[in-house]
Amino acid sequence: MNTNSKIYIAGHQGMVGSAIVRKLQNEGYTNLVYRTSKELDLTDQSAVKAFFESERPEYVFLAAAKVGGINANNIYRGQFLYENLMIEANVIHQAYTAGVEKLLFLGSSCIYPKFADQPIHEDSLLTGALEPTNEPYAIAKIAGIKLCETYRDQYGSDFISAMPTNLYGLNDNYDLNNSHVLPALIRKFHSAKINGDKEVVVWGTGSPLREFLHVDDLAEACFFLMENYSDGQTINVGFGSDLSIKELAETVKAVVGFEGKLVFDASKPDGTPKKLMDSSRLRKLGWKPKIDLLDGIRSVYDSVDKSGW
Ligand code: GFB
Repeated sequence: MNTNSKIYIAGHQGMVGSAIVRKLQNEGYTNLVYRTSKELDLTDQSAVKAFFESERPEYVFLAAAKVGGINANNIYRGQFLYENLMIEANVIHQAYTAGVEKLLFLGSSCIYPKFADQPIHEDSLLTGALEPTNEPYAIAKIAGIKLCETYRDQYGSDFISAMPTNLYGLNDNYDLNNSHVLPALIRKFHSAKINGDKEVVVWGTGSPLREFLHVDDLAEACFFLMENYSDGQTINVGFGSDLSIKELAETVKAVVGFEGKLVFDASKPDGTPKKLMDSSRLRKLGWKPKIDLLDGIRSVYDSVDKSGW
């Protein structure tokens, strides 16, 4: 890529896409293309075809997806499978047809088996059963990886896929039912502090282990991979260490300054017991994360708009 390259960021209003846009702009890239979901419905094959034919981007970051936390994944199962399959199939196929030079597809750590050996190596893909709560989303993401892989095999397309661990950062979703754990906890502890509540309910047992990466670190990794990685093998993008949901809740509680109790609601699903990525493939190429979890949570808490909570 050079600073005049025409780059399409699919999903530029989401947490990941907007972080990639900020990174590209900071690097001096000026020829960025994007569309809101109202302007371009990525599940609509003919609309995506027309968009690629008229815009002819040279590079594509495919960060558009139907996403959510454990509850959203579990409830909107059909939508998570259908919408993600359609978005990926349309964007990846039209990128190939329009002769896009390079495409980066973003997957998710939930593509790996529920009981994969830890830390999870890229080679554990398709070696075991998936976590049921997010199986539809994972199957769609696996299909996206395989589209990149097979278009490389069959057509020589330089399409790569990166698997981020659990993410947080600017422009996250704070909906209490549909969000991921970190934004949900930030909101719950903040509201409890403001309302003078005595306790905050944390879903599940608190024992699952999760790894968290700030989305600005992910955006750095995506930029790095677009510049330096052209291999058919998918590549993990993790932080390097994990903590339990209970420890995470204690950390968020301290950052927010809530003084009440934590209550665990074990009727809510825990999901995968442990999900730490082996990111050595990427680390060996020279990338590493810069934002420590505590600093990341503090900066998110300070900057998020809490007015609607
Ligand atoms: O972040 P999260 O929704 O997704 O939940 P996953 C992580 C853990 O936090 C689970 C617990 O064990 C939840 O039960 N948790 C505790 C909470 N309190 C809350 C809360 O208030 N809200 C939420 N959301 N969780 C997702 C996948 O799995 O990870 C997606 O469903 C995607 O497909 C994403 O891969 C990265 O880490 O369990």
